[in-house]
This record gives sequence, C-alpha cells and structure tokens, in this order.
Amino acid sequence: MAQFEEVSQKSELHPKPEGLTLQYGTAGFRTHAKHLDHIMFRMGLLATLRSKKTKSTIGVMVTASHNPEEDNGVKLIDPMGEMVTAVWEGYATQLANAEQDSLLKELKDIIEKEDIDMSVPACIYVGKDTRPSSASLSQAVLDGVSSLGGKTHDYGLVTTPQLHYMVCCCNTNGCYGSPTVEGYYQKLSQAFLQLTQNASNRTDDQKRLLVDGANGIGALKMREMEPFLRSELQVVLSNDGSSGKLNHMCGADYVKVQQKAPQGMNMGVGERCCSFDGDADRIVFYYTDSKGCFHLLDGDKIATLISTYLKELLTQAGLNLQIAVVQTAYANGSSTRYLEDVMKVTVCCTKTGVKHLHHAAQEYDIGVYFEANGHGTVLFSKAAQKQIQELLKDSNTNDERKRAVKLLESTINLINQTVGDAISDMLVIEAVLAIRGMSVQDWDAIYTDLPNRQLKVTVSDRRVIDTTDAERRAVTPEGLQDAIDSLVKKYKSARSFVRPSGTEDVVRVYAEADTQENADSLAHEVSLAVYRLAGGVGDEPKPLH
Ligand code: NG1
Ligand code: ZN
Repeated sequence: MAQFEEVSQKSELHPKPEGLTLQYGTAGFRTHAKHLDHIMFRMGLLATLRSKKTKSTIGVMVTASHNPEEDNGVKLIDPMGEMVTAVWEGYATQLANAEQDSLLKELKDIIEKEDIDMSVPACIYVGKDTRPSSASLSQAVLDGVSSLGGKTHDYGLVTTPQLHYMVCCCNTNGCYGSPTVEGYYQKLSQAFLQLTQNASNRTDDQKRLLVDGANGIGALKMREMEPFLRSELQVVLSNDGSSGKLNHMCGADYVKVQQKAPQGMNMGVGERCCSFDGDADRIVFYYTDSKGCFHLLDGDKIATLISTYLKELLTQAGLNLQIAVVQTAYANGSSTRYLEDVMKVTVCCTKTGVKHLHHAAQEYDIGVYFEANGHGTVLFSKAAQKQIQELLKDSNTNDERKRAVKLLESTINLINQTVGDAISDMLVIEAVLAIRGMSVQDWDAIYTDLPNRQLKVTVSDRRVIDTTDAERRAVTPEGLQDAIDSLVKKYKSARSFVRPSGTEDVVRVYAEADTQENADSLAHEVSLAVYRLAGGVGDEPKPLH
C-alpha cells in the first residue's frame, strides 16, 4: 500500500540506532536528545493511529519538563486532554524499540490488534518547549504523521498544559474553549478578573508576584499573557530565558528538591514568589522571612488552600458535593493529617505519576489532586458542574448563595482540568489569596510541614525494587522493608519509603522526621540500606552533614 511505502522511505531518514531500547515511562519517553529522532518520528506514526482509532484529535508534546536542557522527551495526549492509556503506552514502547527492518510489521500489528480503519482521517496537534533540540525533534513528529497521511497543526512553542487544553477544546467542539493560545489567555484571564473583583481594596503590593520562569516556555507564555490580566496581577519575571540555561539552578524542581530559592531572583523579605518547571505544568510558591529563613509552599500546601476554599464555597452555596484530595506517598505527613483531621476531607493516596492521581480524582464530585512537587489540578465531575449551572439559573437562590455559586463557576473556568498547569494554578492561588484576604504567611501557617529529605541512589537494576501500598512499602529485595522499618523506629514522627524512579535510572529515597537533621540522617541511612541490599553502584552514599 502506498501509505506504508512512504512510512518506509521516511523512516530511513529517522533511523533507530541499533540496540537502543527505551521505555514509555511515567512521563513518556525521556532521555538525552541525541537518542530521540527515531522515537519522535515513530510517535508521529502512533499518534496518527490513535487519532484514527478514537476518531479524534490527538496531541504530541515535545519536552523533557524539569530535566536538563540537553535532554528531551515526548508525550502523547488523548482526546479529552488526558494522558494516553496503558495499552497504548505499551504500543509506544513496542514501536519505539522495533529495529528498522521490523518497523512496518510492528505498525501493522498495532493496526490489526486495534482493528483500525486506515481510511479514517487523522489530526494531530503538535507542541514543543524551548530546548534547542525541540525544533528538529518536533519536525520528526510532523514527518511521522504526514508519512501516514495524517493532518497536523503545529502550535510551535507552547506549554505542555496549553497543548492539553487545545486538544480538549478541539474534541469538545469548542465547549471547553477556543483551541488557540489567545483563546486560552482569554478564558483564563476573564475568569481571573471575575474572581478578583470579589477581593476588595487590593494594594499593588498584594497584586505583585515574583515568577521564576525556569528559563523556559512558561516565561515566554507568561509575557504573552500579561496584558490580558490588566495589572490585576503584577508579575515580576526572572529566569525568563534571555540569558540563563533551562532548569539550571532554577525552576520548580530545583526549588522543591533543594528547598531553596532559585538563582537569579531578587526576593525581598516576605515577598510572594513562585517557580514554574521547564514546560510549565508544575508550580511551587515560597518566601523568605525576616530571619532569612526560606519557606516552601509546595503541591500539598496548594491542595490544602484550594480544597479549603472550595469546601467553604460549597457550604455557602448549599451544595452537597463530595470533595476529595488525592496525594502520593511524597505528600508531607502534616498535610495529610491536617486534611483528614481538621478539614475532614477524604484523602486518597495513589502511586506516583499524574495519570494515577488524575484517575483517582475522577471518582469524586470534586477531586483536588497535587503531587508534592507542584503538579496538579482540580477535576469537577459532569454532575457537579451541572448542579452548579442549575443553581446559577435558579431565581430563588439568595444573594449569598449566588455569590458563592458564581465564584465556583469562575473557579472552574480558571482551572485547566486536563492536566496540572503552572499558569492556571498560579492564577487560582492568587485569586484565592485575594478573595480570602490572606498573605503568603497566613497560607503557610495553615499547617507546619514535617522536615523532609529526598535522595537518589544508583543501583545496577532499579527493577529489583518492587513496591506495594501506593509505593509506601517495598516488597523486594528481601529484607529492605524490614531494614527501613527499624531505621524509622529510631526517629520521632518519622516515615520513609523507597521506589524506583519512572523517569530516571535511580532509586528515590524519601524521609521525614521531627527535625531536619533527623530527616537528613534517616534519608541517609535508608539510602545506605538501598545501596547494600538493592545492588548499589559507584561510591557508597555519604552522610549529608
Ligand atoms: P519519578 O522519576 O517516577 O519519581 C518524577 C516525579 C513525579 C512525576 C514524574 C513526571 C517526584 C518524586 N517524582 O517521577 O512526581 O512528576 O517525574 O514528571 O517528584
Ligand atoms: Zn513538567
């Protein structure tokens, strides 16, 4: 068939290095950019098949998020803006690893298994981040799509969540918004302006926010969006990409893991600051106090603030909707305790990886999900949105209830329900703080984080570690969990777990305890146990102090 001939020919221009195997992991394919050309071409092919299969537009985003500038990666986006399903992740790995001469066979195998009608038209939305390698890699995706006769819309430089939004807009025939970058700015800024109208007498100081753009796409898009916000948010942008390197000593991941401010940001005492990651799907907030002490407000604090606000609105609106917060094992123990014991909201813990949180959040009327690292959003079920809409139209609703329902409506419009979105989350937080008249210090005081530490250990094969109970306990190798349990017992308010990373060739170690010193030494001792029992390579982990 002619269509496969073109695939054959074009694939020769994007050859697979022999012997290289890669896996579609938690965040798609991710590795050094030099290994990715064939992967991109093939993901163009796979997205075309997925589009034919679902009779919908599919997205392909070229980015390696918070990883170093030299890396790159690719993620497929399903019709409603969600991550692609597990079965198709399997196909992605299968197609990516096929040697050059068996590519067509693997392609036909997927077509057969999924019973795909190749005469159905395909449409693929493509986006990329600011990495130097992204231009040619996204061209490889476009080549893949066109070699199978698919149509493409190349959005060029966009944040990951913007591309998710476009895909969702397209497949809902515009119900979710208009599938343009302008449409995105308009939808979000309108909702933000409506919300901030409910905050009286905000001073310029309160409207001021220092934003670290991680030298990436988020900085560019923030600049574009600024005029739409009509000075209701006064952004002071640093790490805007004009000089520094992407994610280097800056960005949400750096701030969260290092627990310190990014370089290149001029922070005044008590000033509200935030950092995006390299593709702007994560955000963390922070400030330094008068003693020079750094305070981080991560995904857990964000989830707490948003769920408290939503719960209050539901009460004011007289709406009986169930709200839940979805977290992972990395959530700070204090946040879980606060949510369950004080806020009395349902808390559910899933495995690491946004798709797990997203699916769990879909089970509730309102599901607030955040990873501690700042990736998250809020999902409103169709039924919940309908109840809110009906109450808005109901002429018997009194003024107080009406105000609350209107706030809920604007909040829904401000949230990017397809995926975590640094820009959208930033605006939600800014609006909530404004409406409730809270400073960043008030927000921080809701609960106090337990001191914690995250470390990495390199082992020869991280798959020797198998976990259970939402990754909170290690089942293999034998003796590791017992070792962790006895180490944890030595410290007060302590907790620790280990898991193989889904995006890096390392084992991650997490520990929390009553003091930073104890958290650090527990993390170190657990790292040693991993090194010794799970086949550590290189030098033995060294104590932090
Ligand atoms: P891994 O490498 O599986 O720990 C990391 C993050 C995840 C998620 C993915 C995708 C931590 C501890 N892990 O996964 O939360 O964001 O990257 O980017 O932050
Ligand atoms: Zn990211």
